[in-house]
Parts: sequence; C-alpha cells; structure tokens
Amino acid sequence: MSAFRDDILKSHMGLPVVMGILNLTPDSFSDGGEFFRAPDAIARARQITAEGAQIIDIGAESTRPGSERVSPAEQIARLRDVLPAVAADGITVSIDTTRSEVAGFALDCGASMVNDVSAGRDDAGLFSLVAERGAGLCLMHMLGKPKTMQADPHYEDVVAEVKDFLARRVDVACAAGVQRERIVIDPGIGFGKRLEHNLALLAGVGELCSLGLPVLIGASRKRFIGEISGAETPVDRVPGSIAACLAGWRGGARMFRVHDVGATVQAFKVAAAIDAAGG
Ligand code: HH2
Repeated sequence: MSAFRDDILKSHMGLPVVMGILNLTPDSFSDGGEFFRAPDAIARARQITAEGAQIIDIGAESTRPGSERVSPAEQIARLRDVLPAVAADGITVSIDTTRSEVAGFALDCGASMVNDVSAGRDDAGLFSLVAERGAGLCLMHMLGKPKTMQADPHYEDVVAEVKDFLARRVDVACAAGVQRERIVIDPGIGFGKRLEHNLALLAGVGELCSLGLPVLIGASRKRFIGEISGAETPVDRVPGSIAACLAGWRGGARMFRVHDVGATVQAFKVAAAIDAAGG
C-alpha cells in the first residue's frame, strides 16, 4: 500500500479510475437509506465492484447541503458490520470522513485511502494519522460547512481560488508527513458553489491538473445537473452525471466518484475506444 495512489492509477493504464459510492446513511441526498442495512450495503459494494469500480468510497455521514453532523461513535457503529466485510472481499476501500477516529477505525479494518471533504480542517489529527499509516488521501475544496455552504457562495475567480486552496492544503498535509505521491485533489463540485462555479471548475480541470496531482471529480447526480436539465430527482440525473465525467476526463481528471458505476464505465470504455482509434 506504500504507493497507494500511483498503484491504483498505474494499474489502470491511463484509463479513468471509477470510485463507486456507498453511503451508509439514512439521509444522503440521492441514495439515503437505500444501503443502511449491512447486508444491503455489502451486496451493493460487490455489485458496483463487478460493474467496474476500482475503489469503493464508504461514508457514514452525509455532507449534503444543510446536513447535520454525525458523531464519530455513530459513524463507526454504521461502518462496523460493513467496511471490514467489504475489505475482506479484497475490494479497495476509501473512507469518506473528516474525523481521525473514524479514519483510524476504517484503516484498521482494511481501508487504503481517506477521503476528507474538509481537507484536514475539521480534525487536526487526520493528516498525521494518514502519514503514519501510509494511506492514500483525497483533499477536497469546500467553501464553508455543509450546514450553510450553499447560502451565498461567492468567488472572484473560482478556479484560481480553488487551485490556491488545494495547493495550500497539499502543503499542510505534506508538512504533517503525508507523501505527495499519495495525494489526490478534488474541486468539490456542489460544496459551496453555484451552477456557474461548478461549470467553471469542470471546464477548468486542466488548471487544477497543473498542480501535478491526480484530480478526482465528484459530480454524480448533483443538483447542478438538475438545474441545467430540469431533472429534479437525483436518480434521473445519470446521463448528465456521465456527461460531467466525460468532460472532466477530457480536461485531465483521473478519478470519478459515481453512484452509477456500470453506466459510467460503459461510457468511459466507448470514449477510450474512440480515442484509441484516433491514435
Ligand atoms: N461528494 C459527496 C460526498 N463526498 N467526496 C469527494 N471527494 N468529492 C465529492 O464531490 C463528494 C465527496 C456528496 O455526495 P454523496 O456522498 O452522494 O451524498 P451525501 O453527502 O448526501 O451522502
């Protein structure tokens, strides 16, 4: 696991890496409650792995706009019957948490990566834990906190500000001992962003790539897709989610956090085959 990020990216030979979402929550914006029971969650992890996910991102706290916090103890209680079983299947697991107690539990159970939507600002101990364990780390940009982040987000130049934030958080993580080659960066689509901010970030992925780290995009079923298309229910936003993935990939992003793994993998395979035919 020492070179986690490079291993997973290299093993995939330049193709996009698909991260399947598994939310063990009653209140996630799209799939809340669907996989709250452990047997359903474990079956879902196996299903999306079979559909082509290289890594499963397991979360026990919703970060949707307006969401309430979930204590570390409650997050661990939700993970206990699921994460060890998924890891024991040989599935690569990422833990979606901002809390070091939860991350430590997940790493003990076999997770290889910590996906921290607060980029280390929520829990000062998270970076040193990741460093000690040699885990992978995703650092995401968020303006404000989930409870209030969509109230009135404002930027002068969203791409430059997100890039600057991510560069600074990478430096803080490295100063705490995390190796740069284990870090993935993410502009945080929908986290304190209006429609125009999300679009600018997707169009500006190349600028984020210039930091020299793999970029992860999490646009799956998010509200901005409904704003563009009129698809009000998250499950109806699959085509728009795939369009966002393909645009992100064109821009240079390497990892994609998605609910609809099979459909996304199919789209990437076709896009890659067309690229290959064009030389
Ligand atoms: N989005 C969500 C949660 N975690 N992590 C990263 N790195 N990037 C993202 O864009 C991202 C994320 C929100 O989506 P979801 O998990 O489906 O919903 P909820 O937070 O309501 O559980």
